[in-house]
Amino acid sequence: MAASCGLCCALLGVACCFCLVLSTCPPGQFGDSCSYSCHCEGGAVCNSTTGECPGACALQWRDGRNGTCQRENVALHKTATSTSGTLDGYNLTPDKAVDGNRTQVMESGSCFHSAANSPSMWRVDLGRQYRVHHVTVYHRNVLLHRIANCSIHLSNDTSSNGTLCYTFPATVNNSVIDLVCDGRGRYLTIRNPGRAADHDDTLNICEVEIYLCSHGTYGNFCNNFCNCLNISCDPVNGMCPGDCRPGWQGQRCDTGEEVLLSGAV
Ligand SMILES: [Ca+2]
Repeated sequence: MAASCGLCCALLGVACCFCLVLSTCPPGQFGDSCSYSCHCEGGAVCNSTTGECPGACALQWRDGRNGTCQRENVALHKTATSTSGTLDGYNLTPDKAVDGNRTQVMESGSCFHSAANSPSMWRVDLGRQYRVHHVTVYHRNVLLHRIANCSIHLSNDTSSNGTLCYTFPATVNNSVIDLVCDGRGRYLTIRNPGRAADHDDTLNICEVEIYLCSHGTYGNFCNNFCNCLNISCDPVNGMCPGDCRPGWQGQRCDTGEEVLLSGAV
């Protein structure tokens, strides 16, 4: 970058100074003190000031807003299990709900299908405890009554039901469900309580994405920046538990310098 700016300087004079100011982070880093990492598809370089990717996000990352790609799906390719069996004759195993394929057609072979007409559950082991908040469930594109009244629980072991964090409504109209399951846990479990009117207690889950903000970002879309000193802020409300970095102030350490990204929490 320095070489290109040198050429720029020779050709355009003062314009080069503007170039140098914008090119302060090494490729792959951006933002305040270059402390944030780009998460662009194919390792593409993001904007060194805003973090915006030129194209899509890397597989496990999702575009919050403005192409920042700071939401990580921590469920991707983790270990998924079920104690309620799978549909005989098909390879529709629990891991298909964390394989990164959001296809909602059962025949695609990328969905979990529990054994027919049995009380059912699906669980993913995240490997360690996380502060969970935003979850997206991709249900099969038909038979939405099968997810109605189901519940989501967080736990740190598999011996208990865990803590209820979300209950699906009695009527589900959208096969992609963005929901808030706020709490801490290593295991996330979806249970069908067996209250369907026709006793159809099957689970048909095509993908479950559990999103966390990258270090130093917060909000529903992880496109707000906190500037806490040596520690992350609360990923939901952005509050810093300690001091701010030099030059920043406020409960969220988000005033005193330029606001790097814009957008609602
Ligand atoms: Ca899938």
